[in-house]
Amino acid sequence: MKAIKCDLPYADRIEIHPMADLHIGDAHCDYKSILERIEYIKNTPNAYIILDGDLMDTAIASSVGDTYGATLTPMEQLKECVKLFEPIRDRTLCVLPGNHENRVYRTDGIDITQLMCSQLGLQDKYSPTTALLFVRFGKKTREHHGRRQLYTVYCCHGSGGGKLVGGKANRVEALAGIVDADIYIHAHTHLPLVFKQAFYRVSGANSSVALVDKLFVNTAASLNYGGYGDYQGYKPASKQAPVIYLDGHKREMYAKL
Ligand SMILES: [Mn+2]
Repeated sequence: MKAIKCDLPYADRIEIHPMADLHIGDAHCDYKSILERIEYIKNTPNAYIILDGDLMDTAIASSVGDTYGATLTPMEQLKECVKLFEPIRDRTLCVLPGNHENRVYRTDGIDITQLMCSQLGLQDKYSPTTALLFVRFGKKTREHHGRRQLYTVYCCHGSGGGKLVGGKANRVEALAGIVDADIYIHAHTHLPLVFKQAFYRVSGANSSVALVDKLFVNTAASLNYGGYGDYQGYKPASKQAPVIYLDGHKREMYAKL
């Protein structure tokens, strides 16, 4: 887990768009919707992105993916990602690899997500595992001892989850057992999902306890139905991606689908 400080310019409100499971290079990748999302972020002030893995499909010969059906080679996928994210590199809060990119690391010891970050000048935003973001923007508040509004965001590509909705939801919820954060972002299971839970947060410095909400977000995939998912008997997944909205004046956070 890498801690990453995200000190953002002043804003009354920000949007965070988690992007994951784009599977660029897969024949079923919905490339048009990826371009539309990037264009929206580029043109929307105070919109930020979190890149949460499986951006590149990386169906290498030894993997379960369809090597022969791929529309781009892994090298072309890397170049494509650099080209796609370059216009919004300054909006990027963190970058994590997924199990698809990690196939190359496992077999050949080359971390292609880190290479992508090097080319984009985003090394400080990169974590090979998970990341805990300290997102600060907006007004200085007494709650934060005169510092600006803070939200902590735990990001993880994730693994497992199976085929059923309950199992996928359990994977997101389980992140709260790892670290105390305001927001948890999980990808991998291709199920757009948003829910909240409450939690008693302890402050040793103030000898106090506060009941706070926690926001859980599971990201969508940018994949059309077919290929591996179809063959393996997975349900078609909605491509509607959750967006997170944070208030800069008071602790108010929600996500929309
Ligand atoms: Mn994955």
